[in-house]
Amino acid sequence: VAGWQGRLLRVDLTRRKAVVQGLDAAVARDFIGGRGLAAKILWDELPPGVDPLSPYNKLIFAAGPLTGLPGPNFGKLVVAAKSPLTGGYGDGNIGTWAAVNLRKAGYDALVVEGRAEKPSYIFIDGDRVEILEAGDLWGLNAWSVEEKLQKIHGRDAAVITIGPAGENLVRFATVVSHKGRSGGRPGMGAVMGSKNLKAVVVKGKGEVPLADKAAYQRLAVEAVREGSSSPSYGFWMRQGTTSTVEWAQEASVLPAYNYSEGQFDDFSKIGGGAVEKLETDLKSCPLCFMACGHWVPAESGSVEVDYENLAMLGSNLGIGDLYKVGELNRIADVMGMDTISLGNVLGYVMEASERGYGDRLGFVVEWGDYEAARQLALDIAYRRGVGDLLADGVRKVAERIGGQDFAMHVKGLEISAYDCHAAPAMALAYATSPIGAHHKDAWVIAWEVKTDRFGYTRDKAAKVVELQRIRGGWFETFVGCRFPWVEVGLSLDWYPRLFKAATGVDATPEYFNEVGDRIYALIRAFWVREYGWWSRELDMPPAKWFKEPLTKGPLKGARLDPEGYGRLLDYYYELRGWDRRGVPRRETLEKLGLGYVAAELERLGLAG
Ligand code: PTT
Repeated sequence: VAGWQGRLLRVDLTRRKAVVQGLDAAVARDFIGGRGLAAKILWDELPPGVDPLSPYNKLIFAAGPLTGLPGPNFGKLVVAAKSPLTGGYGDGNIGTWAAVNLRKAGYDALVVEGRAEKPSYIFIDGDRVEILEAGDLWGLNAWSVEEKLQKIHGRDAAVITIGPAGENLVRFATVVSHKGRSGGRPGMGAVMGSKNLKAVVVKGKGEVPLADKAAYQRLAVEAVREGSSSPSYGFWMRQGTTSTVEWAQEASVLPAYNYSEGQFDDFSKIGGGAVEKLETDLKSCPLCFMACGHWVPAESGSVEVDYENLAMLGSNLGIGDLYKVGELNRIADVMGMDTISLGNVLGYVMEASERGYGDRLGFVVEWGDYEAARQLALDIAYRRGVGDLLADGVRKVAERIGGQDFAMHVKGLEISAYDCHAAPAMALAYATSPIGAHHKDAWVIAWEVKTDRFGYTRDKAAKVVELQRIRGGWFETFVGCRFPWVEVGLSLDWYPRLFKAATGVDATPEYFNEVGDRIYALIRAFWVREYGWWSRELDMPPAKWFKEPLTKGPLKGARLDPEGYGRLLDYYYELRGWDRRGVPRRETLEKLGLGYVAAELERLGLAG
């Protein structure tokens, strides 16, 4: 089918073999690409219960039919595997030239299997695929590796790499590209490290296939023109995601002191206004007209800051100094670990210290103690001392030290940077996200703060499902950045039209939504199969938001209501066709063409 390359590249590091496999047309139609393809491969091929850090896990880099094309920001790639942080499905979406080059090299996805005997990297140049030695790259930070590999293979070689955190199997290690793009929050970098794989280098000179080239090119130009003439485009280009600090403060959802508060006194020192004044550089993913990468100076050089990083390493830790927050962000980037999880782990340590857990931790760290945070970040990356424990993420740390009530995670993935004391729908979005608590699938909070914030109504659950379909279904399968739609208001109508011109498939919004539902049901089934049991307790947000109200600000006293939340969850399951435990029912699976999934769950005694 036009639009897909129709080829998957499989590299088995154990056998040192690369094979090209055809992409089944029905799989392309039903799962499209990106997350859809990754979830399908993991369901079909992963032996249930496999250790995520064993050679049997599969690390998938999956593009979609729009990846690599000009237009509203299609330089993105999904990276997925069974997660070592959560034990369930994990993925992330990274902006990188490797996305473009993979498609130009003639592939829709790369599936990495096995484990190399020695540190290695994969080199792809069209049909030429080699597994090369990475002995002298092992131990290097992510940015140096990229520089070295580009010296060897040329500036047109795109590099995805891991830093020391990935090598040391930090459970929230990510994969890194372009000195500042980081993807795969649930430990995709650790999976890569467990395979002794330091980098993937991709060159490609071919064409990305198009069903109707002239129509595509015309639409792409028009869509970008519409996006860049949006009234919000100028402000976006000045502040990008960093202005969310000021917005979140105003809405009382800025995480402060490990999500104890929704406001932070020094917010303006780490917000979009401060970033705009200090900015040194602006960088974007490939083929992007929006450039969300705002660079600011930090102690050891400059760094790209985004909202999540500023909030998690700033307000959440009580650090109101952009220079210092930037440095913590830079450490995470060069070491290759996720800023959101890092900010949660450090926030947990500070709160545990305040609550008198110092004896169990073996030390005490005060709120706002930048030096201690810096040292701990490095100790985590190298798994030194207590860093070895913290590198396993807050769920595991709390299992050892105690304090589950203030370990801020869902299913083991740490919460992103929106406090939910007064945001039940956002809490539901975190709790039902297919990878654990990440905002990417349903950033419902911007809508919720404009409605009845304290309501637990059916329309809230419906909004979460609607956003999950679009963000988690559309954008993660044709694989493009959602920012043109979210941030500068590009109409969603463009995407089915672009998709049709690229693939020839008459894609309606209903088609994308159905693919989204199929993927959601499949991923949920994957979790259920991996865990070997399921309960609605797994779809609960952290206890703190129910038990400990906000103590400051205009929403003082706000907290989640357990009964109301239970109702929201029931509405959600009903809308999805899942049972009261959150397991997809047979009829739902059958309707989505997933009868084989229902049969497998029944065989295992796990059916909904
Ligand atoms: C993403 C998550 C985010 S979401 C942020 S900031 W954000 C953090 N960024 C990190 C970073 O930087 N360094 C680091 N060491 N760790 C980091 N962890 C955090 O990772 C990012 C942009 C952003 S910036 C967002 S919202 C959008 N995300 C998209 C998405 O998920 N899907 C999609 N189709 N389009 C998206 N567009 C936007 O892309 P993860 P990126 Mg991403 C320095 O990786 O695992 O999905 O986690 O990767 O290429 O950096 O794009 O305010």
